[in-house]
Amino acid sequence: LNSHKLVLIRHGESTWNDLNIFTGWADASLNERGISEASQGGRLLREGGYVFDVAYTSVLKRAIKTLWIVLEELDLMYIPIVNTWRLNERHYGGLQGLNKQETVDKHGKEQVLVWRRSYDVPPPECDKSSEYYPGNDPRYANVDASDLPLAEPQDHRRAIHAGMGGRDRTGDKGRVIIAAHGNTLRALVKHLDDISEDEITGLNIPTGVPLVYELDDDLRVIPNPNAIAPLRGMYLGDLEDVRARIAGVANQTK
Ligand code: DG2
Repeated sequence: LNSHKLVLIRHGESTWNDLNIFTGWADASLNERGISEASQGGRLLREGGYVFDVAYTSVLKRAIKTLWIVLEELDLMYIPIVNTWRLNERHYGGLQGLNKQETVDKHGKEQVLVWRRSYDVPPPECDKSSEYYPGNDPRYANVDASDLPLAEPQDHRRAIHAGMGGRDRTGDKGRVIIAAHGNTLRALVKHLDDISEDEITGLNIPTGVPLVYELDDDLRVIPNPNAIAPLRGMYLGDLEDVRARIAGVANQTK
């Protein structure tokens, strides 16, 4: 039986995660803690003997830099890296740049939870004149204008297309690492682990912790006994620490 490896990692903490600001497609950098989380994630992978043939990431520097740090730890800086906007964080529309707690104070906890975690309700749109509209950013110049969002709900099609599409192309040699974002990874694990729309609302992904999946030849997940349900893939590292970090993400809008 062939098994295929897929490792997902959310970028390390960014300056805007630290300030508790909605980020989306805004291009926040990793902060010091984020850099060390990424190194730690890379070290855990190295200690586990992981090797990759190809890497995928977004066009946002917090994910790109995380991937670079991980590949450097693994001494795998030579493997191909595919950058795609389809793995960007979901576009947070008119919430981008706003403090999450202040948004709760203004609109209430329930409404903000709907914007952050509901499956199909998008946040308010940004304006086409906004600095946050991707049409005003040269890096999206070659993207079809009809694909450029003003805001996105918990999108899953574009991320799954990019994440799983990569698997199809790499065939048997496909040992893949994807460095991406909280909501694109939630979309991917929803698909991989067949998580319901209800259950996905309660799922949070910690920064900088590798999440390892073994897939069979049909790219179905082989459940890992150490997985934290409803995930069937396994987080590397100390699970108590991982749980505490997951709670930290949930508590950003107490
Ligand atoms: C965060 C996720 O994205 O925020 O856009 O603020 O993973 O790129 O840091 P990331 C953002 P929440 O959906 O957890 O509020």
